[in-house]
Amino acid sequence: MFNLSESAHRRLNPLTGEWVLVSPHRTQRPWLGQVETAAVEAQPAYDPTCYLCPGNERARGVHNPKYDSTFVFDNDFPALLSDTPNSDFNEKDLIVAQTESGICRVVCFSPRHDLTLARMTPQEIRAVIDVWADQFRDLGKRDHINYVQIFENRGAAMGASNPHPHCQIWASSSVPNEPTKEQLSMRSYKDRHDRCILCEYFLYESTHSERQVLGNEHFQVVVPFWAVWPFETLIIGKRHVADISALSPEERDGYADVLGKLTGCYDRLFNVSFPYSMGIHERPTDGEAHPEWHMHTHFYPPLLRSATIRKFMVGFEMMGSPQRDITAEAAAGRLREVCSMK
Ligand code: H2U
Ligand code: ZN
Repeated sequence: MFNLSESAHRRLNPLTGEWVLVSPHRTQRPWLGQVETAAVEAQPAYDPTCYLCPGNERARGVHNPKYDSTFVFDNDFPALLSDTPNSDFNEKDLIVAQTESGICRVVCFSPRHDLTLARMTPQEIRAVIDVWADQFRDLGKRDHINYVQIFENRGAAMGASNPHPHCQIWASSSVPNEPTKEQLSMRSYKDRHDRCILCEYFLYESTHSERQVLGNEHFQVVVPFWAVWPFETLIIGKRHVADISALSPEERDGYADVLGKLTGCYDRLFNVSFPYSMGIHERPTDGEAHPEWHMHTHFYPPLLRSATIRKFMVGFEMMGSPQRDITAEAAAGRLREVCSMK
């Protein structure tokens, strides 16, 4: 076998079937250049101009209740609507479209404007996980909802409109691209090996320390072998569970523990409230059994070298394949260092 930390190579993402180019020779050291820190903007616990803070007015005139834990509402500017009639068209297999219906919601994690997952207690994060599980069930049981996507855009760098801790849920009538690719791979791996791809990957990484970041009895966080973003991570559960609503109370506590710790490590990496997009991939809610599905969580952070230097997906990455210099193993090493710093 060639040396993964020296030779240029490409790595397969077995969950999507896509390849990422790795060029470790461009950085024998994982670190190049200066590490500047961004000015940290301290947030107030309550912001009278925030549309997510308790009691405040939202853009369309509705007032939030004076909530004291989590708060869920229907997005005032939803990308999907429930009453979109079912229809499609196709001209010469060139001009192809289908209507899409769905429900979009916003979940506030806390009444406190100044908190983030990294700064919430495990009990507070557990309350968020319970909301996610309830939302998955509530939205997923509806006839026209075949997929529930829970995701968080954190930080202005990722397009989040507000620092108030919150996530979004888009529940749609079709299964979006990313989970569709993963589902094909999960099925195909199961057909070939009679085992679940993520159960196997969990076991593999348990015995290969170089990509491990942190974990507990129920969950493991790794920089996946095929990571594209410099500090991308994957949270995998030990047990084969298809969706968040099927996690046991102990597993939910374990999930809260890794979410809190991971986001805390991220914040320490560049001394900044770390931006990312995170999302939970779960079984479709199309009424089928989906024994192939193993829920998991992706964190895709854009930062490369410091609080202000981000990775751009441009040039070869847009035209060819994603590429990285720092290896997944080196990134995991950096994350382990800051995780043990607390
Ligand atoms: P982001 O920070 O990820 O953009 O999420 C904020 C969402 O909140 C966004 O989808 C919605 C936007 O449509 N929103 C409301 O529902 N009501 C408002 O008063 C402002 C923003
Ligand atoms: Zn707020």
